[in-house]
Amino acid sequence: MLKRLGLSALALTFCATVATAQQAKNNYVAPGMDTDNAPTLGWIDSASINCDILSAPTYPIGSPVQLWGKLKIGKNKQGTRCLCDRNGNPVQLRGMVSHGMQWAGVSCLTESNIRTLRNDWNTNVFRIAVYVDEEGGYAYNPTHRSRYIEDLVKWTAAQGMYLLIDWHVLTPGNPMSRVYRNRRDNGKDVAADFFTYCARRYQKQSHVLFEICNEPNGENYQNENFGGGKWPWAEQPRVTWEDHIKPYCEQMLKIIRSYDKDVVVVCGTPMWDQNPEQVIGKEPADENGKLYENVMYAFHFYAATHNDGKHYETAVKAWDNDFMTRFQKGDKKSPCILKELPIFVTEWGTTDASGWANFRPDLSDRWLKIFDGDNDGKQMVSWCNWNFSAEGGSCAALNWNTGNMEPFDEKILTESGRYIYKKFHEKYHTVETGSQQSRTSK
Ligand code: IDC
Repeated sequence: MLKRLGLSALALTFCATVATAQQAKNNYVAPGMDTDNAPTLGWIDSASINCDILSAPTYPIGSPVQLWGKLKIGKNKQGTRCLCDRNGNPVQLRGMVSHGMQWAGVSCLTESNIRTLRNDWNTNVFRIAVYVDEEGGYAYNPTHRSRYIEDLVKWTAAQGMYLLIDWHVLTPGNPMSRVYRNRRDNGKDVAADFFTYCARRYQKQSHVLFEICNEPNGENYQNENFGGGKWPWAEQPRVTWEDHIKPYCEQMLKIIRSYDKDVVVVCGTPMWDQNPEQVIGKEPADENGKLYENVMYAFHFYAATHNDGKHYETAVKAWDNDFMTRFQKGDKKSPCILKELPIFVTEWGTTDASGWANFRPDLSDRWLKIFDGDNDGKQMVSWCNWNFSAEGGSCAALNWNTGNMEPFDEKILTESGRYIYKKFHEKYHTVETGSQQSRTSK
Protein backbone atom coordinates (compact mmCIF):
# COMPACT_ATOMS: atom_id res chain seq x y z
CA MET A 1 0.00 0.00 0.00
CA LEU A 2 2.71 2.37 1.09
CA LYS A 3 4.69 1.54 -1.98
CA ARG A 4 1.71 2.21 -4.20
CA LEU A 5 1.12 5.54 -2.57
CA GLY A 6 4.78 6.39 -2.94
CA LEU A 7 4.74 5.51 -6.61
CA SER A 8 1.64 7.45 -7.43
CA ALA A 9 3.00 10.43 -5.53
CA LEU A 10 6.11 10.19 -7.68
CA ALA A 11 4.03 9.92 -10.84
CA LEU A 12 1.96 12.89 -9.79
CA THR A 13 5.02 14.98 -9.05
CA PHE A 14 6.46 14.03 -12.40
CA CYS A 15 3.25 14.95 -14.28
CA ALA A 16 2.96 18.17 -12.35
CA THR A 17 6.55 19.08 -13.22
CA VAL A 18 6.02 18.37 -16.89
CA ALA A 19 2.74 20.25 -16.89
CA THR A 20 4.11 23.32 -15.17
CA ALA A 21 7.24 23.40 -17.30
CA GLN A 22 5.05 23.16 -20.37
CA GLN A 23 2.74 25.83 -19.06
CA ALA A 24 5.63 28.07 -18.23
CA LYS A 25 6.88 27.71 -21.78
CA ASN A 26 3.52 28.41 -23.36
CA ASN A 27 2.08 31.01 -21.14
CA TYR A 28 4.65 32.99 -19.38
CA VAL A 29 6.37 36.09 -20.63
CA ALA A 30 8.54 37.86 -18.13
CA PRO A 31 8.95 40.51 -17.07
CA GLY A 32 6.21 42.50 -18.73
CA MET A 33 5.39 41.85 -22.36
CA ASP A 34 6.54 39.14 -24.72
CA THR A 35 9.41 40.33 -26.87
CA ASP A 36 9.45 37.29 -29.10
CA ASN A 37 7.23 38.47 -31.93
CA ALA A 38 5.82 41.13 -29.71
CA PRO A 39 2.73 42.91 -30.86
CA THR A 40 2.77 46.62 -30.30
CA LEU A 41 0.59 47.77 -27.47
CA GLY A 42 -2.83 46.52 -28.28
CA TRP A 43 -2.80 44.32 -31.34
CA ILE A 44 -6.22 45.58 -32.05
CA ASP A 45 -8.90 43.80 -33.91
CA SER A 46 -10.17 46.38 -36.36
CA ALA A 47 -13.71 45.47 -35.37
CA SER A 48 -12.97 46.90 -31.96
CA ILE A 49 -11.80 50.23 -33.24
CA ASN A 50 -14.63 50.56 -35.67
CA CYS A 51 -17.40 49.40 -33.41
CA ASP A 52 -20.32 51.75 -32.97
CA ILE A 53 -20.77 53.71 -29.81
CA LEU A 54 -23.84 52.49 -27.98
CA SER A 55 -26.19 55.39 -27.32
CA ALA A 56 -26.83 56.62 -23.81
CA PRO A 57 -29.67 54.85 -22.02
CA THR A 58 -32.37 56.50 -19.93
CA TYR A 59 -32.26 55.12 -16.42
CA PRO A 60 -35.52 54.58 -14.51
CA ILE A 61 -36.43 57.42 -12.16
CA GLY A 62 -35.37 56.65 -8.60
CA SER A 63 -33.00 53.87 -9.65
CA PRO A 64 -29.43 53.79 -8.27
CA VAL A 65 -27.87 54.94 -11.53
CA GLN A 66 -30.41 57.68 -12.10
CA LEU A 67 -29.74 59.02 -8.58
CA TRP A 68 -26.00 58.53 -8.41
CA GLY A 69 -24.95 58.91 -12.04
CA LYS A 70 -21.51 58.01 -13.31
CA LEU A 71 -19.44 57.07 -10.28
CA LYS A 72 -16.03 58.48 -9.48
CA ILE A 73 -13.41 58.45 -6.76
CA GLY A 74 -13.77 61.22 -4.21
CA LYS A 75 -13.07 61.61 -0.52
CA ASN A 76 -15.23 60.98 2.51
CA LYS A 77 -15.40 63.37 5.46
CA GLN A 78 -12.29 61.79 6.96
CA GLY A 79 -10.38 62.50 3.76
CA THR A 80 -10.20 58.84 2.69
CA ARG A 81 -10.49 58.16 -1.03
CA CYS A 82 -13.55 56.10 -1.81
CA LEU A 83 -16.24 55.39 -4.38
CA CYS A 84 -18.61 58.35 -4.77
CA ASP A 85 -21.64 59.43 -6.75
CA ARG A 86 -21.45 62.10 -9.46
CA ASN A 87 -21.58 64.81 -6.78
CA GLY A 88 -18.79 63.36 -4.67
CA ASN A 89 -20.94 61.70 -1.97
CA PRO A 90 -19.65 58.28 -0.85
CA VAL A 91 -21.78 55.39 -2.03
CA GLN A 92 -21.73 51.65 -1.60
CA LEU A 93 -22.47 49.10 -4.31
CA ARG A 94 -23.63 45.66 -3.25
CA GLY A 95 -24.50 42.84 -5.58
CA MET A 96 -23.75 39.43 -7.02
CA VAL A 97 -21.14 38.00 -9.39
CA SER A 98 -22.07 35.73 -12.28
CA HIS A 99 -20.40 32.37 -12.66
CA GLY A 100 -18.41 31.75 -15.84
CA MET A 101 -20.54 32.30 -18.92
CA GLN A 102 -19.15 29.10 -20.39
CA TRP A 103 -20.23 27.20 -17.26
CA ALA A 104 -22.97 27.46 -14.66
CA GLY A 105 -23.29 31.21 -15.14
CA VAL A 106 -24.97 31.14 -18.46
CA SER A 107 -28.34 29.69 -17.57
CA CYS A 108 -28.84 32.32 -14.89
CA LEU A 109 -28.05 35.31 -17.08
CA THR A 110 -31.53 36.28 -18.17
CA GLU A 111 -33.28 39.59 -18.35
CA SER A 112 -35.87 38.53 -15.81
CA ASN A 113 -33.19 37.40 -13.32
CA ILE A 114 -31.48 40.78 -13.58
CA ARG A 115 -34.83 42.45 -12.98
CA THR A 116 -35.36 40.26 -9.92
CA LEU A 117 -31.87 40.99 -8.63
CA ARG A 118 -32.78 44.67 -8.61
CA ASN A 119 -36.41 44.60 -7.59
CA ASP A 120 -36.54 41.66 -5.25
CA TRP A 121 -32.97 41.14 -4.05
CA ASN A 122 -32.34 44.86 -3.74
CA THR A 123 -28.88 44.75 -5.33
CA ASN A 124 -27.50 47.77 -7.16
CA VAL A 125 -24.58 46.23 -9.04
CA PHE A 126 -23.86 43.06 -10.99
CA ARG A 127 -20.39 41.76 -11.83
CA ILE A 128 -19.97 39.66 -14.93
CA ALA A 129 -16.97 37.28 -14.81
CA VAL A 130 -15.44 37.04 -18.27
CA TYR A 131 -13.11 34.02 -18.00
CA VAL A 132 -10.60 34.09 -20.83
CA ASP A 133 -8.59 30.93 -21.37
CA GLU A 134 -10.44 28.41 -19.22
CA GLU A 135 -12.37 25.89 -21.29
CA GLY A 136 -14.79 27.66 -23.56
CA GLY A 137 -13.90 31.08 -22.18
CA TYR A 138 -13.84 34.36 -24.06
CA ALA A 139 -10.70 33.59 -26.07
CA TYR A 140 -12.51 30.69 -27.69
CA ASN A 141 -15.81 32.41 -28.02
CA PRO A 142 -15.59 36.15 -28.53
CA THR A 143 -19.33 36.23 -29.10
CA HIS A 144 -19.47 36.40 -25.31
CA ARG A 145 -18.81 40.03 -25.99
CA SER A 146 -21.59 40.68 -28.45
CA ARG A 147 -23.99 38.40 -26.67
CA TYR A 148 -23.80 38.18 -22.86
CA ILE A 149 -21.89 41.36 -22.18
CA GLU A 150 -24.00 43.42 -24.54
CA ASP A 151 -27.20 41.90 -23.13
CA LEU A 152 -26.11 42.62 -19.58
CA VAL A 153 -25.15 46.19 -20.41
CA LYS A 154 -28.70 46.70 -21.68
CA TRP A 155 -30.52 44.72 -19.00
CA THR A 156 -28.72 46.42 -16.12
CA ALA A 157 -29.29 49.82 -17.75
CA ALA A 158 -33.01 49.07 -17.97
CA GLN A 159 -33.02 48.45 -14.20
CA GLY A 160 -30.74 51.39 -13.37
CA MET A 161 -28.11 49.06 -11.84
CA TYR A 162 -24.35 49.30 -12.21
CA LEU A 163 -22.47 46.65 -14.18
CA LEU A 164 -18.87 45.71 -13.43
CA ILE A 165 -17.24 44.02 -16.43
CA ASP A 166 -14.55 41.71 -15.03
CA TRP A 167 -11.68 40.42 -17.20
CA HIS A 168 -11.37 37.22 -15.23
CA VAL A 169 -7.66 36.49 -15.29
CA LEU A 170 -7.17 33.31 -13.28
CA THR A 171 -5.23 30.61 -15.10
CA PRO A 172 -2.58 31.61 -15.94
CA GLY A 173 -2.31 34.22 -13.22
CA ASN A 174 -0.08 36.71 -15.00
CA PRO A 175 -2.21 39.30 -16.83
CA MET A 176 0.77 39.83 -19.19
CA SER A 177 0.87 36.17 -20.13
CA ARG A 178 0.65 35.55 -23.83
CA VAL A 179 -2.69 33.79 -23.52
CA TYR A 180 -4.06 37.26 -22.77
CA ARG A 181 -1.63 39.45 -24.68
CA ASN A 182 -0.26 37.58 -27.69
CA ARG A 183 -2.05 34.35 -28.36
CA ARG A 184 -0.24 31.53 -30.07
CA ASP A 185 -3.32 30.62 -32.08
CA ASN A 186 -3.90 34.03 -33.68
CA GLY A 187 -1.36 36.50 -32.31
CA LYS A 188 -4.08 38.60 -30.74
CA ASP A 189 -3.71 40.84 -27.76
CA VAL A 190 -7.17 39.90 -26.56
CA ALA A 191 -6.96 41.99 -23.40
CA ALA A 192 -6.16 45.21 -25.27
CA ASP A 193 -8.72 44.35 -27.89
CA PHE A 194 -11.38 43.66 -25.29
CA PHE A 195 -10.89 46.93 -23.46
CA THR A 196 -10.64 48.91 -26.69
CA TYR A 197 -13.98 47.48 -27.67
CA CYS A 198 -15.68 47.92 -24.30
CA ALA A 199 -14.32 51.41 -23.57
CA ARG A 200 -15.29 52.63 -27.02
CA ARG A 201 -18.65 50.96 -27.32
CA TYR A 202 -19.79 51.66 -23.74
CA GLN A 203 -18.40 55.17 -23.25
CA LYS A 204 -21.92 56.61 -22.90
CA GLN A 205 -23.11 53.93 -20.47
CA SER A 206 -22.78 55.71 -17.13
CA HIS A 207 -23.54 52.47 -15.29
CA VAL A 208 -20.58 50.47 -16.64
CA LEU A 209 -17.35 50.01 -14.64
CA PHE A 210 -14.29 47.97 -15.59
CA GLU A 211 -12.21 45.49 -13.62
CA ILE A 212 -9.14 44.92 -15.74
CA CYS A 213 -7.68 41.79 -14.16
CA ASN A 214 -9.19 39.41 -11.70
CA GLU A 215 -6.84 37.79 -9.17
CA PRO A 216 -3.31 38.01 -10.56
CA ASN A 217 -1.35 35.07 -9.20
CA GLY A 218 1.91 33.27 -9.76
CA GLU A 219 2.83 30.06 -8.12
CA ASN A 220 6.30 31.04 -7.15
CA TYR A 221 5.15 34.03 -5.25
CA GLN A 222 7.36 34.33 -2.20
CA ASN A 223 4.56 35.45 -0.12
CA GLU A 224 4.39 36.67 3.39
CA ASN A 225 1.06 34.95 3.71
CA PHE A 226 2.93 31.67 3.63
CA GLY A 227 5.78 32.61 5.88
CA GLY A 228 7.81 33.88 2.92
CA GLY A 229 8.01 30.32 1.61
CA LYS A 230 7.78 29.17 -1.95
CA TRP A 231 4.92 27.19 -3.29
CA PRO A 232 5.93 23.60 -3.81
CA TRP A 233 5.08 23.58 -7.51
CA ALA A 234 7.28 26.54 -8.18
CA GLU A 235 8.42 26.53 -11.81
CA GLN A 236 6.49 29.60 -12.83
CA PRO A 237 8.02 32.92 -11.97
CA ARG A 238 6.32 35.07 -9.44
CA VAL A 239 3.84 37.69 -10.49
CA THR A 240 4.41 40.99 -8.75
CA TRP A 241 2.72 44.34 -8.65
CA GLU A 242 5.72 46.22 -9.95
CA ASP A 243 6.90 43.89 -12.71
CA HIS A 244 3.65 42.60 -14.12
CA ILE A 245 0.40 43.89 -12.70
CA LYS A 246 1.16 47.61 -12.63
CA PRO A 247 2.59 47.75 -16.19
CA TYR A 248 -0.42 45.80 -17.38
CA CYS A 249 -2.82 48.16 -15.60
CA GLU A 250 -1.05 51.19 -17.07
CA GLN A 251 -1.40 49.76 -20.58
CA MET A 252 -5.10 49.05 -20.13
CA LEU A 253 -5.72 52.42 -18.49
CA LYS A 254 -4.08 54.16 -21.41
CA ILE A 255 -6.44 52.40 -23.81
CA ILE A 256 -9.54 52.90 -21.69
CA ARG A 257 -8.82 56.58 -21.02
CA SER A 258 -8.43 57.27 -24.73
CA TYR A 259 -12.14 56.49 -25.13
CA ASP A 260 -13.56 57.21 -21.70
CA LYS A 261 -11.74 59.82 -19.69
CA ASP A 262 -13.19 59.05 -16.29
CA VAL A 263 -14.86 55.64 -16.04
CA VAL A 264 -14.01 53.86 -12.76
CA VAL A 265 -11.40 51.15 -13.32
CA VAL A 266 -10.60 48.49 -10.72
CA CYS A 267 -7.07 47.03 -10.77
CA GLY A 268 -6.20 43.55 -9.55
CA THR A 269 -3.69 43.17 -6.73
CA PRO A 270 -1.03 40.53 -6.02
CA MET A 271 -1.72 37.02 -4.80
CA TRP A 272 -5.30 36.51 -5.92
CA ASP A 273 -6.28 40.05 -4.92
CA GLN A 274 -5.18 39.48 -1.34
CA ASN A 275 -2.40 42.03 -1.03
CA PRO A 276 -3.49 45.52 -2.08
CA GLU A 277 -1.03 46.97 0.45
CA GLN A 278 1.70 46.29 -2.12
CA VAL A 279 0.15 49.04 -4.25
CA ILE A 280 0.48 51.77 -1.63
CA GLY A 281 2.75 54.51 -2.95
CA LYS A 282 3.00 52.80 -6.35
CA GLU A 283 -0.27 53.54 -8.09
CA PRO A 284 -0.53 53.43 -11.89
CA ALA A 285 0.59 56.52 -13.77
CA ASP A 286 0.70 57.71 -17.36
CA GLU A 287 3.93 58.30 -19.34
CA ASN A 288 4.37 61.68 -17.71
CA GLY A 289 4.17 60.19 -14.26
CA LYS A 290 0.71 61.58 -13.58
CA LEU A 291 -1.37 59.17 -11.51
CA TYR A 292 -4.47 57.90 -13.24
CA GLU A 293 -7.65 59.08 -11.56
CA ASN A 294 -10.80 57.12 -10.77
CA VAL A 295 -8.84 53.95 -10.14
CA MET A 296 -9.67 51.44 -7.41
CA TYR A 297 -7.95 48.31 -6.14
CA ALA A 298 -9.47 44.90 -5.64
CA PHE A 299 -9.54 42.83 -2.51
CA HIS A 300 -11.03 39.33 -2.50
CA PHE A 301 -11.77 37.19 0.51
CA TYR A 302 -13.45 33.90 1.21
CA ALA A 303 -14.63 34.07 4.81
CA ALA A 304 -13.39 30.69 6.03
CA THR A 305 -9.96 31.21 4.44
CA HIS A 306 -9.21 34.91 4.80
CA ASN A 307 -10.09 36.27 8.19
CA ASP A 308 -8.25 37.10 11.42
CA GLY A 309 -5.86 34.22 10.81
CA LYS A 310 -7.49 31.98 13.38
CA HIS A 311 -9.90 30.10 11.22
CA TYR A 312 -7.97 28.72 8.31
CA GLU A 313 -9.52 25.34 7.88
CA THR A 314 -7.11 23.28 5.85
CA ALA A 315 -3.79 21.69 6.51
CA VAL A 316 -1.71 24.68 5.33
CA LYS A 317 0.53 25.81 8.11
CA ALA A 318 2.24 29.17 8.59
CA TRP A 319 -0.92 31.10 7.88
CA ASP A 320 -0.52 33.91 10.29
CA ASN A 321 -2.24 36.55 8.28
CA ASP A 322 -4.73 38.70 10.11
CA PHE A 323 -6.45 40.19 7.08
CA MET A 324 -9.18 41.76 9.14
CA THR A 325 -6.83 43.88 11.25
CA ARG A 326 -4.79 44.84 8.23
CA PHE A 327 -7.85 46.26 6.50
CA GLN A 328 -9.44 47.73 9.58
CA LYS A 329 -6.50 49.36 11.33
CA GLY A 330 -3.24 48.22 9.77
CA ASP A 331 -0.64 45.88 11.27
CA LYS A 332 3.11 45.46 11.28
CA LYS A 333 3.12 44.55 7.59
CA SER A 334 0.94 47.39 6.35
CA PRO A 335 -0.76 50.65 7.26
CA CYS A 336 -4.57 50.53 7.36
CA ILE A 337 -5.43 49.55 3.80
CA LEU A 338 -8.90 51.04 3.91
CA LYS A 339 -7.39 54.40 4.81
CA GLU A 340 -4.72 54.35 2.13
CA LEU A 341 -6.52 53.05 -0.96
CA PRO A 342 -9.98 53.08 -2.52
CA ILE A 343 -10.90 49.40 -2.30
CA PHE A 344 -13.62 47.45 -4.10
CA VAL A 345 -14.27 43.90 -2.88
CA THR A 346 -15.25 42.76 -6.33
CA GLU A 347 -15.57 39.14 -5.21
CA TRP A 348 -16.05 37.41 -1.88
CA GLY A 349 -17.55 34.17 -0.71
CA THR A 350 -19.23 33.02 2.49
CA THR A 351 -17.20 29.77 2.43
CA ASP A 352 -13.55 28.80 2.04
CA ALA A 353 -11.67 29.68 -1.14
CA SER A 354 -12.60 26.42 -2.85
CA GLY A 355 -16.16 27.69 -2.87
CA TRP A 356 -17.34 24.24 -1.89
CA ALA A 357 -17.09 23.99 1.89
CA ASN A 358 -17.16 25.74 5.26
CA PHE A 359 -20.03 28.20 5.09
CA ARG A 360 -19.16 30.85 7.70
CA PRO A 361 -21.86 33.47 8.24
CA ASP A 362 -20.16 34.60 11.47
CA LEU A 363 -16.91 35.52 9.69
CA SER A 364 -18.84 37.00 6.76
CA ASP A 365 -20.67 39.26 9.23
CA ARG A 366 -17.39 40.46 10.68
CA TRP A 367 -16.09 41.41 7.26
CA LEU A 368 -19.29 43.17 6.22
CA LYS A 369 -19.17 45.28 9.35
CA ILE A 370 -15.65 46.42 8.47
CA PHE A 371 -16.89 47.29 4.97
CA ASP A 372 -19.80 49.28 6.34
CA GLY A 373 -17.29 51.84 7.58
CA ASP A 374 -15.92 50.24 10.74
CA ASN A 375 -12.31 50.94 9.79
CA ASP A 376 -9.77 53.68 10.44
CA GLY A 377 -10.44 55.28 7.06
CA LYS A 378 -14.22 55.15 7.66
CA GLN A 379 -14.36 53.88 4.12
CA MET A 380 -17.62 52.27 2.98
CA VAL A 381 -16.57 49.45 0.73
CA SER A 382 -18.56 48.15 -2.21
CA TRP A 383 -18.78 44.41 -2.72
CA CYS A 384 -20.02 41.61 -4.96
CA ASN A 385 -20.75 38.13 -3.69
CA TRP A 386 -19.56 34.97 -5.46
CA ASN A 387 -21.70 33.61 -6.95
CA PHE A 388 -25.02 33.96 -8.70
CA SER A 389 -25.46 30.48 -10.06
CA ALA A 390 -26.69 26.99 -9.33
CA GLU A 391 -23.25 25.44 -9.82
CA GLY A 392 -23.63 23.05 -6.89
CA GLY A 393 -20.88 24.60 -4.72
CA SER A 394 -21.74 25.82 -1.24
CA CYS A 395 -20.96 29.46 -2.01
CA ALA A 396 -23.40 29.45 -4.96
CA ALA A 397 -26.56 31.34 -4.05
CA LEU A 398 -28.97 29.09 -5.93
CA ASN A 399 -29.78 25.45 -5.37
CA TRP A 400 -28.60 22.97 -7.93
CA ASN A 401 -30.77 22.86 -11.01
CA THR A 402 -32.68 26.04 -10.23
CA GLY A 403 -32.16 29.47 -11.65
CA ASN A 404 -35.23 31.05 -13.12
CA MET A 405 -36.32 33.57 -10.55
CA GLU A 406 -39.64 34.80 -11.87
CA PRO A 407 -41.81 34.36 -9.91
CA PHE A 408 -39.23 34.42 -7.17
CA ASP A 409 -39.45 31.82 -4.44
CA GLU A 410 -36.92 31.73 -1.60
CA LYS A 411 -36.90 27.94 -1.81
CA ILE A 412 -34.43 28.13 -4.64
CA LEU A 413 -31.78 29.65 -2.34
CA THR A 414 -28.91 27.73 -0.73
CA GLU A 415 -27.95 28.58 2.85
CA SER A 416 -25.38 31.00 1.45
CA GLY A 417 -28.08 32.41 -0.84
CA ARG A 418 -30.44 32.93 2.08
CA TYR A 419 -27.70 34.68 4.03
CA ILE A 420 -26.79 37.03 1.24
CA TYR A 421 -30.40 37.69 0.28
CA LYS A 422 -31.02 38.85 3.84
CA LYS A 423 -27.95 41.09 3.75
CA PHE A 424 -29.23 42.86 0.65
CA HIS A 425 -32.39 43.73 2.54
CA GLU A 426 -30.67 45.19 5.56
CA LYS A 427 -29.98 48.39 3.66
CA TYR A 428 -31.51 50.22 0.82
CA HIS A 429 -29.16 52.00 -1.48
CA THR A 430 -27.76 54.86 0.42
CA VAL A 431 -25.95 58.11 0.09
CA GLU A 432 -23.64 58.88 2.95
CA THR A 433 -24.58 61.96 4.88
CA GLY A 434 -21.84 62.60 7.35
CA SER A 435 -21.12 59.35 9.10
CA GLN A 436 -24.73 58.28 8.74
CA GLN A 437 -26.42 56.64 5.86
CA SER A 438 -29.83 57.82 4.90
CA ARG A 439 -32.36 55.71 3.16
CA THR A 440 -33.06 57.43 -0.13
CA SER A 441 -35.34 55.07 -1.96
CA LYS A 442 -35.75 51.46 -2.73
C1 IDC B 1 -14.20 28.78 -9.45
C2 IDC B 1 -15.53 28.21 -9.85
C3 IDC B 1 -15.34 26.80 -10.33
C4 IDC B 1 -14.33 26.81 -11.45
C5 IDC B 1 -13.05 27.48 -11.01
C6 IDC B 1 -12.06 27.61 -12.16
O1 IDC B 1 -16.45 28.25 -8.77
O2 IDC B 1 -16.56 26.23 -10.76
O3 IDC B 1 -14.06 25.49 -11.82
O4 IDC B 1 -13.32 28.78 -10.53
O5 IDC B 1 -10.77 27.71 -11.68
C7 IDC B 1 -11.84 32.60 -7.05
C8 IDC B 1 -11.97 32.86 -8.50
C9 IDC B 1 -13.16 32.13 -9.07
C10 IDC B 1 -13.33 30.78 -8.41
C11 IDC B 1 -13.67 31.00 -6.95
C12 IDC B 1 -14.04 29.73 -6.16
O6 IDC B 1 -12.03 34.23 -8.84
O7 IDC B 1 -12.94 32.00 -10.45
O8 IDC B 1 -14.40 30.10 -9.03
N1 IDC B 1 -12.56 31.71 -6.34
O9 IDC B 1 -12.96 28.84 -6.11
N2 IDC B 1 -10.95 33.14 -6.23
C13 IDC B 1 -11.06 32.59 -5.01
C14 IDC B 1 -12.09 31.66 -5.05
